Amino acid sequence: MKKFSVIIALIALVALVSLSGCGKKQATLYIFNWSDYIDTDLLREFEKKYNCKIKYSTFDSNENMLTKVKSSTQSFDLIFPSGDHVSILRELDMLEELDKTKLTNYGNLDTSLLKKAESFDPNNAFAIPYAWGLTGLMYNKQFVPQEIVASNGWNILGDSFFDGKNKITMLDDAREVIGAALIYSGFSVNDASPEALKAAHDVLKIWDRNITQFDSDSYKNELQDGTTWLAQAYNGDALQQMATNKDLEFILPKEGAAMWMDNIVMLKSSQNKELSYQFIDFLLDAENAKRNSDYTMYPTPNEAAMRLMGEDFINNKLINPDDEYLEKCYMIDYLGEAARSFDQIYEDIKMN
Ligand code: N2P
Repeated sequence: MKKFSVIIALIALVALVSLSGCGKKQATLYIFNWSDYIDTDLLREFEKKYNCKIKYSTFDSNENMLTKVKSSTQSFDLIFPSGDHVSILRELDMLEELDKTKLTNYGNLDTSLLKKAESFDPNNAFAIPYAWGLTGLMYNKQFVPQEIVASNGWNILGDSFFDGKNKITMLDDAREVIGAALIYSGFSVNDASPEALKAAHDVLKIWDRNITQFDSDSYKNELQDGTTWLAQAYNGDALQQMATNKDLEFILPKEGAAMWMDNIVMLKSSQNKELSYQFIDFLLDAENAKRNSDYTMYPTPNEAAMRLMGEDFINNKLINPDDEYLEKCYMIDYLGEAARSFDQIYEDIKMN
């Protein structure tokens, strides 16, 4: 009799566990994205909707992302590289060619931006454009007087006001750092000619006197507490900080700015391809993409979502500059072997 009741109890327990879903192993989706680059509520909603777990990790530069992805190919399903790194990952044969028929919301994407994306991903075969933006300068006006930033140009980085103060940071990204110096010197961010690179190198030697670190993440906190006064910064990241701190400002320098488009790609080695498609499609939903842009403050290549954005977002010239300014901006392109010269200059500047 005792044995019988133990068996009944066990059966009841098994029934309870399977009814509650805990007995079924949930699939886990591994995602690797830039920091501060998604509305995390969307992650929780996706987990609920698809009864799965998301393991979400972040990086703060394409270089770090690439190193990690190359050394642990099994670890991620979806990653979010910038355009030039989509080309690199394509060349390394690490990307899954996407079956667009599995993406019911693919038609929401802006066709003119898809065309632009073909410069790094011919036929839009491997990458889904996720967000785009511009790189400028962010500062704390408690510490940087208005007359220092009045020129509105990249030369603020070399202003003698900062001499000996150790209060400037630039991004930890060779293309962004040298790109800023190239634009300031009148060249495109993609000009790898010896003449352009020498001009950029010379400018960087001057700026470097006051640069304390090359960093793409901690400047956001450091600008709040005065550890850093001026930083090269991504526009959306800057706007996120400015929303909560009225002392912070961001400028798009008058000479122009580097532009980039970040993308969602699936690794060939992904163990969860169906769930990965579902996640991409979830982010491509117009309402979800709108919420995401409202959160990240970056414009989305999702045309249907852009139509839903509020006026404040659409009219913000730091997010959506007019065409005249955009003509002075250059998309960071894949340069192949020529990128080595950029790395050499960057290393030289960092070492000295
Ligand atoms: C988001 C950073 C934007 C990515 N925090 C620059 N490509």
